[in-house]
Amino acid sequence: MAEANDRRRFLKEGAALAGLGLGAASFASGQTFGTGLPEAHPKDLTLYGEPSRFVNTVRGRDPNSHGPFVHGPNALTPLQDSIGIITPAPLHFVSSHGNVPPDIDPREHRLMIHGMVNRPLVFTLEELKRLPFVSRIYFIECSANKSAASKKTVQETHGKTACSEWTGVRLSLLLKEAGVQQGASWLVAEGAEASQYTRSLPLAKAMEDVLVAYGQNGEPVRPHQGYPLRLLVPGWKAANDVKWLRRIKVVTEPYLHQQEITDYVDVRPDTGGNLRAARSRWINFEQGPKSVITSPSGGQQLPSRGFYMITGLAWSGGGAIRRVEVSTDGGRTWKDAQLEDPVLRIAHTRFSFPWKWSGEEAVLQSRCTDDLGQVQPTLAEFARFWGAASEQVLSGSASGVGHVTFIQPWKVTREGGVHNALA
Ligand SMILES: Nc1nc2c(c(=O)[nH]1)N[C@H]1C(S)=C(S)[C@@H](COP(=O)(O)O)O[C@H]1N2
Ligand SMILES: [Mo]
Repeated sequence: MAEANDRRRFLKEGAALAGLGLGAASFASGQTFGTGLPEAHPKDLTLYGEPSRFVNTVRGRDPNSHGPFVHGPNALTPLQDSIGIITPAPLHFVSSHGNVPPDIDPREHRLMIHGMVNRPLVFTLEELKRLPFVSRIYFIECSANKSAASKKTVQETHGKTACSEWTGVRLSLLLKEAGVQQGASWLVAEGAEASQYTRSLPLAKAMEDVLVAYGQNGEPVRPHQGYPLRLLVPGWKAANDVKWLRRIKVVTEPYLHQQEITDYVDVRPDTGGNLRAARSRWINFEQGPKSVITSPSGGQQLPSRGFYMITGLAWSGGGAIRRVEVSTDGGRTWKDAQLEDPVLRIAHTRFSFPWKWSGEEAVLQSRCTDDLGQVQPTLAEFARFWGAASEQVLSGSASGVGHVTFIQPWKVTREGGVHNALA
């Protein structure tokens, strides 16, 4: 019953949490408030609501899917149909290493915080929801989000990113409550699925802005996105955002769990490819600046000459997007696009650019600059940085290449067809 004791202790001692001034009595009753958590029940689709029967925007199959399903466990955000900056939860890409999301009963689920802490803690979902919360709009992007010559649509080239309003408790609050011990500098976070997905995370980042999220766009995080709890590590590769989060262990060094050294590892050139010696340095965490035109984009067809509002998305793990430029002549000339409000740190930013199609061949592309002054690279710059040939990068055969962020060109033919100009 150590678990129950720890929890009671948290609720009593934690009542004074960060000077909230909540009396211990309000936590001590052990009763739920409101209606509590409902039983599982089938959905009434009329009461929940559906899109129009004329709208058929769905996630796409990931050609490199680890699993057998069409719409999961690996699926791509339909960016070509995206409007604004928020990705509806049912259209959010899915990258999962098990075959199905675990079917978690929220009443049974626990989050344990242990390891190098003074007070190991165990939380139920209800207890977490009683704590101070924040809502933040953040993009997430799988570092396997790679354009390539073989890909046709923006869903295929860029569909492993999405942007949501995430609501939850700051991880720093929970860690302070647990009392992190001297000498601790890393966390190991574990998911509740059978294969126990595990990632190591520097403690400094956890104390800065990491969320333990239970809400996504105004409703509970969806099962494919980690119901009932996931980590949200702003601006870093989404592989860190452990879904179905059940355990955080405070430790002294990264664990280099088997999954961490085989998947999503970008070996930085300055480590000489030596993983063990390089330790944390080789984990290339922050997502660089990236943008893409979502319309017109590959696979679309322009119905006639004349006016089009070119639009797309830009994002960076380094902060807010400062500037997006668009070229309609294959990169010879660039003009500033309009950034549409809201322009938020570490969020998708919508841009627009008025364009008149003359009926001639055109190549459309965007490039962005972030808060840190980082500019999205061309394919040639990207390849040079990683010491690979552009052709290898495009065919996906280059090894040791980092997260793909290079500029994506779309070619418009005289017939109005739009194609991947990298092909
Ligand atoms: N427990 C668990 N968490 C996980 C994963 C997983 O397989 N299991 N996949 C990771 C990877 S590789 C990515 S890119 C993101 C994807 O989040 P999403 O499926 O909500 O888009 O979740 C991360 N968190
Ligand atoms: Mo991923």
